[in-house]
Amino acid sequence: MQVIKYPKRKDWNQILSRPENNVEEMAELVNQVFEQVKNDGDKALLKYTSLYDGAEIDSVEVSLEEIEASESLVSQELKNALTVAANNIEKYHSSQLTKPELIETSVGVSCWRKFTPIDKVGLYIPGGSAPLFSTVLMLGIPARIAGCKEVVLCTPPNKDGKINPVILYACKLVGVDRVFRIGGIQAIAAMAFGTETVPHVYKIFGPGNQYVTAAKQEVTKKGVAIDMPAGPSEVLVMADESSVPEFVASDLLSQAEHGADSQVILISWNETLIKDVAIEVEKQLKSLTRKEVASKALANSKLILVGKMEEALALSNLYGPEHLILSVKNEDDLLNGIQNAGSVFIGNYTPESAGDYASGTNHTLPTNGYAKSYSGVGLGSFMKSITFQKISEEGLRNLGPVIEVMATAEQLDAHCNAVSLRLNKIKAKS
Ligand code: HSO
Ligand code: ZN
Repeated sequence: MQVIKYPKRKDWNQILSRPENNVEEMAELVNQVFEQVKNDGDKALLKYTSLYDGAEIDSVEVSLEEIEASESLVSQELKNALTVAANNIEKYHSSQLTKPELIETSVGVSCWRKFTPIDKVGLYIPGGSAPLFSTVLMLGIPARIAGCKEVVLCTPPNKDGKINPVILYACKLVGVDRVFRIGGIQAIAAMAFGTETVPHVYKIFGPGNQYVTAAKQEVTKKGVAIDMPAGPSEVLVMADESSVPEFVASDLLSQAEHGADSQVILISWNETLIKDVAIEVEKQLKSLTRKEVASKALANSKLILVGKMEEALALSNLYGPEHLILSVKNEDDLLNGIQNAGSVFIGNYTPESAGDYASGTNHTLPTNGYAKSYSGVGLGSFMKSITFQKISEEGLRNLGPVIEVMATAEQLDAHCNAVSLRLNKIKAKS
């Protein structure tokens, strides 16, 4: 792991730079697959599933029987754990439900806003070496609380055309309506445009590899919304002498094991701690199942020694990490100053894995610096708001002249007339 001591401000941007993502280069391939799926529908999905996933399947939809059968393939221990996690995620996201609040902006002028669910949403769950069924809970539960009418899910099959039973069990637990064994660009295309079997949706959620990311980016140009632009997973830990090197190392490694491109950063103003953490990381790495992946990620990771806490905070805000862990004695000194981060984990006993699985907050978070401008997924991500207004006679008498002046100044006569005609009627009556 690279140790950087007392970096100068002029070098901060370079030290914190992330690898470029080349989604634009993939646009051609993405559009090719999009065209095929638009033209050939299910037939194209079967073809790409054979080509990219090596699976010969004859239907893209996972049958209800297969979903039901998953129940007996998952251990009771895991089912119990999923239930606890699901309850916490449900509790936390339900608390984000709001009631419309009527605001009287001027006498007789009432405005309010109502949130309504996005009717049709699509969830994407990557396959690969570690199928992350926890993401089914993180996306499916808020979709259900929001009241989305149709919740569909795509995930790639293994070579035998099968889906990991825990993913299917999680779908059943949260009430996903339909599950499809499709992955990659073709899955995003199917949900964006629809096929004979797969319904099209209005918004697509979920993580994925660079192809999925490029495809999600591309559908936004075609009128389909996405949760957020995605990039490799990342964590930034701020630690002082009160932190426990073993704990900090385990947090860094839990992000590193996600992928060779994961971003892992430790910032401290205590040199001994940095040394101790580096030793611990090497020690713990040896026994990880995914040590190859994690060590690749660690090769690009950084341990940064700064002069004081304020500098650590400024560096962190400049980076805008997906996960920020504060392993410090006086967290209050830092909390107020946090400006950019996806999700914050406070104290020695709050590992990032808690938020990844079971504490209740969502683990679908902005990466790649998007924490500066995007929030993580929440209940609101599955809803949109509609504004309403109602103006009384008295209200229009008060506000009308303001509108008339502004409309006239913009030379929009019809706008002005829409008020003047009404005001004249009101005058004539009285
Ligand atoms: N840390 C990941 C989420 C996850 N971790 C799922 C384990 N399973 C999001 O950055
Ligand atoms: Zn994780």
